[in-house]
Parts: sequence; structure tokens; C-alpha cells
Amino acid sequence: MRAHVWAASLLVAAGALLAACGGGGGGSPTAPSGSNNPPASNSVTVSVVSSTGNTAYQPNPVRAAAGDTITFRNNDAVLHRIVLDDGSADLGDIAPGAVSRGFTVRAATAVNFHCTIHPSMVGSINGNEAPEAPCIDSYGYAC
Ligand SMILES: [Cu+2]
Repeated sequence: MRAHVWAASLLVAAGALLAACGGGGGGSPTAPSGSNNPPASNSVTVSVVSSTGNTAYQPNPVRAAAGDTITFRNNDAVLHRIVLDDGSADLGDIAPGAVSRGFTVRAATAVNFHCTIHPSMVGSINGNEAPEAPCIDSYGYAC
């Protein structure tokens, strides 16, 4: 009788050991730390400070890495609407004092942007320099 109990508990213990080893092959549950981790993405805020030319944005050009999120803070007194020249992002109307929705930079290659309300407001993301502002007369026409 006593031997039976002992044998039964041995079987239970063996079963528990097998269960603990089962389902393996998944590797370590925690991510490795160190240089294999992707770089952290950053938030880049561009300040809109006027309504004319390529000095309307600070900084210009904007520096951002792929994966970074860029937003525009309207520190000017009038409405602005920033779009990327390649059509990949339209940040919508940005009221004075407001911050635009963000867009994620897809690649570190250069892309220009402008304000649809004030066409001389031109800027660049990752360009070598700010783009040259187009000539716009006081009536809003190209000159
Ligand atoms: Cu504008």
C-alpha cells in the first residue's frame, strides 16, 4: 500500500517535469537588448513663424530620420495648411497656436512641402538647403 502511493507520486512528479519541458522551441521570452534594437523614433516639431517665404518655417530644412514623426506648430497669427509636394501628406488646416497632426517620415530622402494658403511658404525635409521661394505678387499671382 505504501509502495503504491510512493510510485504514484513519482509518476505525478515525472509528469510535471515533462509538462515543464513541453512546448519548447520558442526561445527566450524577452527581447535581446543592445545593438539589435531598432533606433527609437523621434518627434520633430517645426515652428511656423510667418506667412511668406522659406523663412516661414523653423528649422528649414527640417532634419528627420525614417520613422520620425513631424508636426507643425503654428506660431503665426493666421491659418496655414501644410502639404508635401509629393502629395503623400496633407496636414490639414492649422489654426494659430495649434499643432498639426503628425506624419511619419517614410525615408530619409529629401521631400519639399509648402502651404496651400501661402504658396511662397516653401520648406524641405532633409534637403541640403531650404528651397527657393517662388515669386508671388501682392495679389497672390506668380511674378
Ligand atoms: Cu500659410
